[in-house]
Amino acid sequence: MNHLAASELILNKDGSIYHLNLLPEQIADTVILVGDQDRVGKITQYFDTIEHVVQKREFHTQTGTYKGKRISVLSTGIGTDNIDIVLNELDALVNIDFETRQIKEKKTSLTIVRVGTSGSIQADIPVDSIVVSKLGVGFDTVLHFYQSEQVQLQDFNQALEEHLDIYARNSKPYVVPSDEALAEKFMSPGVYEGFTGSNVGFYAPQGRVLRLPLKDGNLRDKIATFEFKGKRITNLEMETSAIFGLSKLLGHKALSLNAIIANRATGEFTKDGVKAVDETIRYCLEKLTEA
Ligand code: R1P
Repeated sequence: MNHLAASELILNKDGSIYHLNLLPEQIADTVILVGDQDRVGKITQYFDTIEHVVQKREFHTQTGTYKGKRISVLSTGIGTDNIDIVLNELDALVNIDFETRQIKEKKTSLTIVRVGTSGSIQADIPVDSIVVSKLGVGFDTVLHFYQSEQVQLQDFNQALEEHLDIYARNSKPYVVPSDEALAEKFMSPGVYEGFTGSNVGFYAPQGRVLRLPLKDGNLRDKIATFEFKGKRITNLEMETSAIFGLSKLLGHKALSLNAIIANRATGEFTKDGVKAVDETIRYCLEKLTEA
């Protein structure tokens, strides 16, 4: 079997994985991903116990138990480039033997839920609501470097390319679903079903103008008016597409929840972002431990 070279599977001196700085026994089968490293403690404040706290760069992890369930909470920092690191290293922690540097025969499937913040692009999805993403669309390019055609919804890709010419030229939008069973479990009255777009930047790539003019001034409207098979893009952020895509390729179950802190259609921003995020955190923890 293939032996992974020291330059490919990079381990630190203590045997931990390169960026996340974690040892295999330090990660639970259920993982909550957040962008902001300070959000990790805002989740584990509700835990019964905390086993350990590990941090390197923006990757801050705490593993513990909530209502007896072992959960790891890990910050990814911003962007799908970081998600490439996080998903590959999380998978290596459970599916590669660090002693022999070989892929394990028996695979472990993680449950991965993102708890993020995001801007709605539809006027009827208000600030302070929770969006549960059933679909993700990547305006980034991470997934295109993997043999990934089989996890992409090609009919959606095609429709998007026709609707969004600038993205078709600059990237190649890819649509990937969340784990279906997880999405069903997390849907309930009062939360919004999402089709979440992940962008490579916060400003022009999401159609925001401060001082620099956009190449396509109608970008946000074009994204907001896309509709295919009764689905429209609900909100924009910067990680979900790659979480869904890489999880599907690696055999993990992924979902994404976002606290809507801005409404780009109405120009509003939440008056209490701390509360909006806390409600999303508590919703996530309850759903994860619901029978
Ligand atoms: C941008 O401000 C960041 O916030 C959103 C975006 O996806 C991006 O990471 O999510 P987080 O609050 O989880 O970081």
